[in-house]
Amino acid sequence: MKNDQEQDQKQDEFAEDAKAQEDKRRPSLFKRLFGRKAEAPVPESPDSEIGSPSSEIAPISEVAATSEVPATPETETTVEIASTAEALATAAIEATAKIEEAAASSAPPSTPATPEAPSAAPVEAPGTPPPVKKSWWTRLTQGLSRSSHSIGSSLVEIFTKRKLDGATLDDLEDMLIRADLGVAAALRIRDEVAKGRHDKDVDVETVKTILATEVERVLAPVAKPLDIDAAHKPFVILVVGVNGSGKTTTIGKLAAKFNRDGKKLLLVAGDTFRAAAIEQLRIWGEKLNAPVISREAGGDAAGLAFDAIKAARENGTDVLIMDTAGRLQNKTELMAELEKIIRVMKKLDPEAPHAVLLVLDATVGQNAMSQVEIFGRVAGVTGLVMTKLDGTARGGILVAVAEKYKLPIHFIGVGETADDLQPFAAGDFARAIAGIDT
Ligand SMILES: Nc1nc2c(ncn2[C@@H]2O[C@H](COP(=O)(O)OP(=O)(O)OP(=O)(O)O)[C@@H](O)[C@H]2O)c(=O)[nH]1
Ligand SMILES: [Mg+2]
Repeated sequence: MKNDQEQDQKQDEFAEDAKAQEDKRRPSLFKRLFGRKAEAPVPESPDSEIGSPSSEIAPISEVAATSEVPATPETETTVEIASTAEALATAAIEATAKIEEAAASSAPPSTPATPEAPSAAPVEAPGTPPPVKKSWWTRLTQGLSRSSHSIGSSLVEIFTKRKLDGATLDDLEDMLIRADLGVAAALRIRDEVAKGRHDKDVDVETVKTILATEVERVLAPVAKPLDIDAAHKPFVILVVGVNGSGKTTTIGKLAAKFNRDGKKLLLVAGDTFRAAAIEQLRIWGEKLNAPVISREAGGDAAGLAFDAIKAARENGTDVLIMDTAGRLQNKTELMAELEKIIRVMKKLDPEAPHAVLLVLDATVGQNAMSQVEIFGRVAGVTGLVMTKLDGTARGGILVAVAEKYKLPIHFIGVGETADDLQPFAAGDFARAIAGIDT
């Protein structure tokens, strides 16, 4: 039900985006501020040996042509923007118009800028302070604040005006288990706090330090970067997870990162069940100037995977990231489809996929454990990304997952923008969740 609502909401947002495109009165200025040319169209896919014919594949240009946005030259190549950026764009356009009017009345005539000239930084509306870019530490601590406040206020309740005894320690242990850290970690923290402190006052900051040390001890061995091995070209990343866990958003964020690293990308809209999912990835692709390969809704995802790898090889792609439809881990037929995608990929490259990322939504708490278990078995998960740590007081689940499965944790997400995904750093996470300020 929640997913249906999210999908409806996403579709509404897409419709609004399309309408905003129609409403634009200053396309060339808009393009100078936010637009980029798509430079590397996906080549025509060669005939597929798998699934339906490769003519079903819609290269990015065709997808643009079938979208609700009118296929004028402007709309084909202009990057679509999210609604927040749209507001900024409108303000910037208005401010620029004013500046241009003022300049026209006072400055001597000059050569007009060509529409394709790269723009300077977007013009700020007069009097508007430049947006302050938050540091990752600020994003992380703000994102994890629900978890850390919940733990912090419980610690104050447990330890204020009480000498340390068995009952206090029981309360501590219960609280840590409720915070999803898992029984093993809770017991170790309990033992550490108890050491030499029986019948003494214990201050909350000391307990927070013990908590952070123990959390870091569990997480440090699994905090591993996602290494893109250049020997594999393309390096194939398959992204899996349950419905709504944040797969497509994470792909967008990852693509933004690889883009910054100068990698040539191909995004594969492997969630062929829903047209909106294809559109969602296409919008990320347009924002990042990365080609997106897709089939019409209902197409065969395994066949698409095969054609995408072939196209990526011919195209000199460095990193191919394939989205998949969300599936509950207990739906056998859907999990079998995932196996098929992997089998088909291996026909072209026995080592593909080179990374299988399981995207976990931190808000689901203990259910994350069975997701890791089953996706791990079926899809051979090689690493984890945990999203939505900002939306929950249950961030501790990462500790329980790490302790039990010992899978690499590559990234965590604490929000919906491209900057809200970062490589996972155990020490930072441990201090942030324990509510230690520095
Ligand atoms: N607060 C927050 N929201 C997130 C984060 N990552 C994703 N989301 C939001 O979660 C919702 C679902 O994200 P999607 O990326 O569509 O999830 P998905 O796994 O692709 O979903 P399906 O394709 O339906 O299975 C969207 O509204 C995202 O904006 C995060 O780190 N924090
Ligand atoms: Mg999706």
